[in-house]
Amino acid sequence: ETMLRLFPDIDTNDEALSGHDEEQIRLMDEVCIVLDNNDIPIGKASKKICHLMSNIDKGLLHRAFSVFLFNEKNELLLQQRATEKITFPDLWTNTCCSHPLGIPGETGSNLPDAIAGVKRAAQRKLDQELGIKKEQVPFEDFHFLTRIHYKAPSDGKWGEHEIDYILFIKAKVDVHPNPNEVRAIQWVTPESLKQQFQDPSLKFTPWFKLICDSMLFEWWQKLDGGLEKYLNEQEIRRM
Ligand code: DMA
Ligand code: MN
Repeated sequence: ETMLRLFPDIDTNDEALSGHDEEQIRLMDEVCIVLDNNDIPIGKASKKICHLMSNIDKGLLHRAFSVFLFNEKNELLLQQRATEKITFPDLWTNTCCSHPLGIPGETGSNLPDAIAGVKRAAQRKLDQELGIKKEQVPFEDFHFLTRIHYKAPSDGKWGEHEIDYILFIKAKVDVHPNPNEVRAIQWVTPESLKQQFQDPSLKFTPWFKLICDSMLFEWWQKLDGGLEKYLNEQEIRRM
């Protein structure tokens, strides 16, 4: 098996999940897409294996997506992650993040197929996390901007190491947060978000901060015209 050849000493740390929320433990069995540095799928591994820092330190990398959903007033929907989340609990972040699964329809080895895969995964998770039905977020309304390769520890045992597909969508949605995933939501303007960054009591996820510190505000300004030149970037941004 490719995975065993590439990562012969993979860590399954059987005690790592003890004490965590049962539903979130169950979701750790989801199958993520393992990548080489150029976003080519080289195998599959459980969400748990992909997020153990001991494996990330050996170079294990997987595919992810980050949705930024805006309303008709161009406000951005943020979520605060539930306390039950095993990685990055209680932190504020962009609308919805997760992983395309290693199943037909969500995988893809060339860029167009991979983009289609993450859009399907985004529809699945917007419903599961925020109760947003896929009729309100049609496949063709998602816009792919770019890919971000980043690594970030969560708490020592857990972390992220991903190639993250950035998706924008403008939609009128009804939001019904799943309390096992989402603790709170809010709609923000660029100004109110910048103000919140000044408040030390508010904590944000590392990937959301990276995207805010690089491109988010420039893209956000272009929502009603001019975003075209930022779409479908071929290069992977290394952060
Ligand atoms: C993982 O998000 C994806 C990124 C971009 C960090 P997550 O931890 O919210 O995934 P899930 O909702 O599947 O637990
Ligand atoms: Mn991940």
